[in-house]
Amino acid sequence: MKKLFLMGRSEAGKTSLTQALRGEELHYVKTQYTSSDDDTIDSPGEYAESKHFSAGLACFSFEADVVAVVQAADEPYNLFSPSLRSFILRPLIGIITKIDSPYANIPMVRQWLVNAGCDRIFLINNVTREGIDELMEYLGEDLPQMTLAEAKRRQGMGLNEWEDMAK
Ligand SMILES: Nc1nc2c(ncn2[C@@H]2O[C@H](COP(=O)(O)OP(=O)(O)OP(=O)(O)O)[C@@H](O)[C@H]2O)c(=O)[nH]1
Ligand SMILES: [Mg+2]
Repeated sequence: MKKLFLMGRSEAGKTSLTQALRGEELHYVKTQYTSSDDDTIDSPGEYAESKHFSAGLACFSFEADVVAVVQAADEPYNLFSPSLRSFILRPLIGIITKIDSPYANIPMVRQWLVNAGCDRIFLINNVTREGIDELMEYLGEDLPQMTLAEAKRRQGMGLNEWEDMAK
C-alpha cells in the first residue's frame, strides 16, 4: 500500500477522506497539526494557505510514497501554482472532493490540478464513498522497490524513479 500525503486548503475534505479510506463514518475533526498513521499523512489546510508554512509541506512529503493535492469541487480559487510538481520528488496526484456540491465546477478544478502537474486525478464524494474504490485500487499497487544505482540510472535517462521504463 502506498503511503499518501494529503495537502489542500482548510475544509477541502482531507480528514474526511482519511475516514472514508478507513471505512469510517464521517465525523468532523479540525486538523490542528500534521499527523501520520500507517497509510496517510494528513496536514492542516492552513499550511497550504500560508506562504510561511507551505514549504514545510514539501518536507513532510518525503515521508510519503505519493503526494495528493486535495481540492473541493466547489473551491472558488486555486492555491497551488502551475508546475508545483517540480519541487516534489514523489508521484503527484489530484483528488477532487465534494463532487456532490451544488456549486461544484469539476472542469475548472481539474484544470488547476492538470496545471499543477498531477499524474492522475480522482473524483471523490466522501459522504457516499463514490470514487473511493478507484483510489484504493491505485494506492494498493505498491511502487517498485529499487536500488540507489537503479534510481540513478533512471535519472540519467531523464526519468523519474517511479516512471514506467516502457514509456
Ligand atoms: N458534501 C460533502 N461534504 C464533504 C465532503 N468531504 C468533506 N466534507 C465536509 O467538509 C467539511 C470539512 O471536511 P474536513 O475533512 O474536515 O476538511 P479538511 O480538509 O480536513 O480541513 P482542515 O482540517 O481544516 O485542513 C466537513 O464538514 C465534511 O463533512 C464531500 O465529499 N462531500
Ligand atoms: Mg483536516
